[in-house]
This record gives sequence, C-alpha cells and structure tokens, in this order.
Amino acid sequence: MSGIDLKRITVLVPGKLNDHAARRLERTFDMVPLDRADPQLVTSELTAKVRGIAAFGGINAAFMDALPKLEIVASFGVGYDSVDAAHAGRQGIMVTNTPDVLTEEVADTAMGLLLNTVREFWRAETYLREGRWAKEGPYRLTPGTLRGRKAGIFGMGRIGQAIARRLEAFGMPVAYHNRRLVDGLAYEYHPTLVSLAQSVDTLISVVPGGASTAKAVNAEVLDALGRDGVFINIGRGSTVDEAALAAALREGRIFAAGLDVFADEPHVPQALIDLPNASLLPHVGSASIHTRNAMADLVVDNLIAWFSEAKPITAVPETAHVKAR
Ligand code: NAP
Ligand code: 8YV
Repeated sequence: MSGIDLKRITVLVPGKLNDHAARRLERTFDMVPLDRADPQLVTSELTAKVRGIAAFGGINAAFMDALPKLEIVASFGVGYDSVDAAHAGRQGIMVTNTPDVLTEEVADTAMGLLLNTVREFWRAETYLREGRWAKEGPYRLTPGTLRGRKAGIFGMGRIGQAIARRLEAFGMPVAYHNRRLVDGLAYEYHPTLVSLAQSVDTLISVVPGGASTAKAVNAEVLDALGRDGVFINIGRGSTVDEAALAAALREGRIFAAGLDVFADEPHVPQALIDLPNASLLPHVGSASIHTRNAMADLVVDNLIAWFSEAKPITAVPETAHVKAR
C-alpha cells in the first residue's frame, strides 16, 4: 500500500446508501452525501474536490461531466446498465462493479423463484395462513411441476452457470443462448434466443440490461416457448417486452412466469400484478445481509485499490484501459 492519506480524498455518494458501505466510506474517505445524481446539485466546492463516486443508482454522462476531477465510479451491483460506462471509458474515468460475490445468492433466488412459480408455494402458504387448510382441506394439486422439464438459460455467464449447476442437481437438462458459445461448457448451445425458446419449456433470463438486450424476450420468443412454457427473469426488466409477457400469460400462450426484475422499478405493471400465473418479487436476487455486505465491501475496496495503488479490483470492460491520471 502507498502512504496516501485516503481521508483527504472526496468520495461523493448520490442517493440512498447501503449501511455497511456508508460506515466504511465514512471511516475511510472524506465522504460527501448528495440528494441524487443531478448535475444541478453540484456546487463549485464539489466540482473542485470530488475524485470518486460510490454509486448506488444511475450515473449518467452529464453528472460525470459536471465533476472535472472525477477519476472513478464504483458501482454497487454486478449489472451496471444504469452507469454510462462507455462515456466514462472515453473520458478516462474508471468504472467498477461487484461481480462474483453475489453469484451464488442470485442463483439461489432464481431457483426459489422457479419453484414458487411452478409449484405455487406462495399461494399454498397464503392458503394455510388464511385458515383455509383446516376449513377447506388440502391445497390443490399443482398443475405445474419441474419434473420432465428442460431449462434454457438466456445469459450463460457467472450467474447463468451457477443456475445451470443447480438445475442439473434438480435433474433438468440445460441449454443456453449467449452471443458466443462458452468454451468448455457441455450444455447445448443455441445461436438465437428463438431457437433456444423452441427447444425448451423453461426459459431463465439472466442477461445484463442495455441496448443489445432491450425487449429481447418478446411475443415471438414467448410463443416459441409455448403453452407449457415457464419464463423466469432474474436479470433485468428492460430485457422483456412486459406488455407482450402479460398478454401471453393472460391468454394462456405460456403457462407461468416468475419475475424478480421490472422495466420501471419499483413500479410493476398492474397487468402483471393482476395475473394469477405470475410470481412477483421486489428485486431481491442478492438481498441478504451477507451478500449485500460483500457487495458493499467490494465497492469500498475498489475505491481504496484505485486511490492507493491505481489498480481497481473489478473494472468493467468498457474502462479496463483507463489509467490513473
Ligand atoms: P456475466 O457473467 O457478464 O454474464 C452475462 C451473460 O450474458 C454472458 O454470458 C453474455 O455472453 C450474455 N449476454 C450479454 N449480452 C447478451 C446479448 N445481447 N445476447 C445474448 N447474450 C448476452 O454477468 P453475471 O454476473 O452473470 O450477471 C448477469 C446479470 O444479472 C447482471 O448484468 C444483472 O443485470 C443481473 N443481476 C440481477 C440481480 C438481481 O438481483 N435480480 C442480481 C445480480 C445480477 P455473451 O457476451 O457471449 O453474449
Ligand atoms: C442489486 C443487481 O439488487 O447486482 C445487480 O446487478 O441487480 C442486484 O444485486 C442492485 O444492484 C442493487 O442496487
């Protein structure tokens, strides 16, 4: 470690903050909270001194441009579609994210959501809590089961592979679609999402958000999945045409869906809430204290590594070339 005094370095924290990260940032840096990432709120004092951002929400190009001394945006979460990383890369600003430390937790959540969706556990528990078991007898036999199903993973990256390992343990064959085949992976590969959807009855989406995946899960993909089809989304809401999904669920063109993520969070379309064959979670994929603390630590450790050694731990590809000024 260099002898640099980190307490002299100003790190801006726009918006709400993870508690564990807040405590460590306050102890380590000159931490300055800001209501939100809005260039209008940037004072001349901030312009002169902010060198880092700990981002718990979106950071756009205009906000970066308002901070001429900015060197690094350390973003909370593996998905960084809300940070304009391409702009940062062009401006020589480092962006980091929090991969790996959340992979197994998110894969666990995906399996829970899949089971909840197919076997209706959330409805069965509500039935018990409402006293209906004693009054009306056993909960209904579920029309859905994982038995005999074949899974397709859209986004066979770190989390996709962790989900695939769990699906194998559940006795389900696995296929996948990425833009590129993953070397050394024995699962069946499909060069298009439609072809993957045609060959499976359970589609699990875990791709990043952004232009290349926007509304990729559309009516054509859902129809290819078919009437027994189950769709699970643990990636990003922007990757789904939500109106097409609600219509396919309502019309029985697919069987059920389990969603942890939505296009306009925290707003969930009423058309999805109204559906009995949808299981909906409020973006809790990584939301345990254990995993969120590990993510928070990685945000802070990236800032420390950058300012003390000019080497971040987990740079995003768009800014991997950026060097310290
Ligand atoms: P990752 O290792 O980078 O995996 C992403 C995978 O998606 C890669 O295999 C990539 O392969 C594929 N992909 C990317 N763009 C694609 C496209 N246009 N078409 C087809 N495939 C594409 O990331 P990860 O760590 O697994 O995380 C994945 C995402 O999960 C995150 O970006 C985030 O949005 C989401 N997430 C959600 C939660 C939650 O709480 N619900 C928590 C964590 C993460 P190719 O590059 O070969 O296409
Ligand atoms: C977090 C996520 O809920 O890592 C991601 O990409 O979506 C989740 O782990 C999110 O980043 C919290 O803001």
